[in-house]
Amino acid sequence: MLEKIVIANRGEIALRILRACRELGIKTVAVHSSADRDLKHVLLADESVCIGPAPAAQSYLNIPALISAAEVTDAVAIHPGYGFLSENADFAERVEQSGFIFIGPRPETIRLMGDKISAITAMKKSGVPCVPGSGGPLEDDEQEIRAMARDIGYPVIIKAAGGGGGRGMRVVHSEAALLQAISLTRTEAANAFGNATVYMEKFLENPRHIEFQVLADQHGNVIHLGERDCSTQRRHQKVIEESPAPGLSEKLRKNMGEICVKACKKIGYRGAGTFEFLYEDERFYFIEMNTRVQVEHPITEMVTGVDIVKEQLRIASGEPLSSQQKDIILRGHAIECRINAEDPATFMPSPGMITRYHAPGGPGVRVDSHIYSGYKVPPNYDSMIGKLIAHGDTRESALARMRTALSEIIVEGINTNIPLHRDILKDAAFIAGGTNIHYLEKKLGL
Ligand code: MV4
Repeated sequence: MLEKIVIANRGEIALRILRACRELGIKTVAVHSSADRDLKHVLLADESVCIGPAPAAQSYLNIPALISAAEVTDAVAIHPGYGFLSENADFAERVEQSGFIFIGPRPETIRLMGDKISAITAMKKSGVPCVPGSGGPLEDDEQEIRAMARDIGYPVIIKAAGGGGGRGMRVVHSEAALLQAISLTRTEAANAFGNATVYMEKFLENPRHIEFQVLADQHGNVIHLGERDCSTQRRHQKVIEESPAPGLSEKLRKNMGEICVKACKKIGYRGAGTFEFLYEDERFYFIEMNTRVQVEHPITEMVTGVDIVKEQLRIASGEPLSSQQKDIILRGHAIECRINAEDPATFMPSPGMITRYHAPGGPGVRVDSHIYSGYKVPPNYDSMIGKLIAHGDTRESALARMRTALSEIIVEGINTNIPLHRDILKDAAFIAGGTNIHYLEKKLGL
């Protein structure tokens, strides 16, 4: 097993990684900005290194500082968590060139999936169903583009190859608006991602966002851990996730899981990964692959009993996966509420001192959070301060446990979205299950 690793992240995921390391007997190095000296995992880590000032660009995104931290502490590997440098192929490459293990996929795989067109091309070739579309970059031939959109059928969506996660896309409802939309998306993409390449897809009007979790070791073993329904979102920020996806048949789950596993084998995937699909009319359409551990990984852990972060560490150390596909049984239902420090009305960040904190508990309740009474939420980073996860034998029981947990939790001194979660958990459409990506924004009157 790895002897010592650098945790190149902050907040709840840094603490989550530290806990997995503790269980496996791996020593930990916390790297933190000057605003994050009092983070819980920094206080718990075997060693800590301040890597720069509060702005992420000078600390958590500072590649030389991170590699130096690994060098001076004699660490053997770097875990990037999610966000920050976790899907930066150049970072993964420089980590490996410096003689450290990057806890994640090979740099080439990160690069392949970072370009959304090459990701789609690779998936199509590997037998993964994709959204009908250009399947490649849009060229300059206006007649050809018009014909393609007509062929696909309106509405279509123009997406930036360098985008993803909802950045750099535009819906087009008619031929009259097509060329202008492409040119605008190109300009924005060039500015935002330094890449003007765009592609076209059929725009699905009322899909759900369902993603499959996979794990691949360095011995050719690949398994899937079922799916998560992440449709409950606002402005591309997930708010609630659940597993399994309500109403998805066992047959389709098995079929899609096997398709993802096969694709991983085909591309030689390594580590934890997520296949993102749009799901509409009982059909799946691949849109993107995430090459990192995700925020919502705990719900999969709750229904499978697999510790995804420990598996990442085992894979990176060269060990085989600890379970085979036949051992993976989905038990019950899990749901996660992301707790954000934000104004409940405006959704603006609400940093500041947490004056009082009481965590909920009880059967099937898990809290992944780094906060404590007296902790000051800095204004410099993402507003997520923790995740509340509830598991039960059925969806109803998981929801009941989540409602109970939400009724117990106390976070004072800052504003949070806890009232929003209480509200969603008593909404008839949400309780019925299977709401799509537009549900929350419609409910909020956006
Ligand atoms: C789409 C789509 C409809 N049709 N692609 C947004 C995030 C990015 N990962 C892909 N996204 C979408 N792609 C086609 N062909 C609708 C969305 C979309 C969305 C997807 C998942 C979760 C939330 C979303 C919110 C708005 C739009």
